[in-house]
Amino acid sequence: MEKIVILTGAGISAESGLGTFRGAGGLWEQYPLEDVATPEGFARDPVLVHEFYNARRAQVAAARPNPAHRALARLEDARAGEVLIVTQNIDALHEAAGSRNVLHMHGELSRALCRACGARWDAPEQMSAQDVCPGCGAALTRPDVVWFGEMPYGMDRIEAALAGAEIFAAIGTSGQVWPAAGFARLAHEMGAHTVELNLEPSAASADFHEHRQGRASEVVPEWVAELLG
Ligand code: BJW
Repeated sequence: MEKIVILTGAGISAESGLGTFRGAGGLWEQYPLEDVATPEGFARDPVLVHEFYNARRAQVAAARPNPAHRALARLEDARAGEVLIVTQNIDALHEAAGSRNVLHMHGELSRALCRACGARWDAPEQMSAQDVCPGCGAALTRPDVVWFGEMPYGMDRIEAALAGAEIFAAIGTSGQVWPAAGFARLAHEMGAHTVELNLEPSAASADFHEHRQGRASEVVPEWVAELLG
């Protein structure tokens, strides 16, 4: 059975109104990543980090999937074989569009994690440094997202999927964050046809056979229509 692995990044959700991280106007211009996306930043100022993620949780709750998310859901429905979406995004727009086979390698904004016992549960709209874990009662809760220096989720499953993929596509990701930045090369070396769909070439562009430049809401539906013949 043919397998398609699709890596998505912040660019696929940009046209749903969610900010990207890098470049002019990106989230890291307003909030230095060392402060809000590292365990050390959280240890220094958990109130700031909760404020950052609470604001993003509210934005995500108001966001709707765009034509790119919907096209990938159509692909999974209509194509024989497996379509696996590996997303770096912590929003749930792929699921909202109808995709079922989604792996959130950088975690999910809708989930909370206890640093004391490792329990996970649905995050409230507003998390705070005073929240206690429903499992062990410790006031050591955090958003269940993957920060710099932490191990992304699902790496064994991702590596196995890349090894068996006939097609690997990356959509709306700058190729600056590892290990996701290395997936195209890995898939390429394992024999997949690799396609990059982005507004502009990424840092990993050289690892792709094919480049489709443009807005995700336009190039992704076109690409999916071609795959579905
Ligand atoms: C559009 C568009 C439109 C816009 N249509 N396109 C030195 C060298 C190499 C590696 C390292 C190093 N020092 C440290 C590292 C490792 C580190 C790392 O990569 N650092 C780099 C900064 C160098 N990585 C880690 O620490 C990771 N863990 C790790 O490596 O563990 C060890 C390990 C070892 C072996 C195997 C496996 C693991 C963890 C990384 C965690 C990243 N976390 C964040 C925050 C998550 C929570 C949150 O959302 O707040 O993840 S950071 C942030 O970057 C977020 C994103 O998922 C991630 C990637 O960003 P993305 O999606 O690419 O967004 P942008 O903004 O960068 O790009 C948007 C793109 O869209 C652009 O290209 C635009 O052109 C495009 N675009 N509009 C189409 N409409």
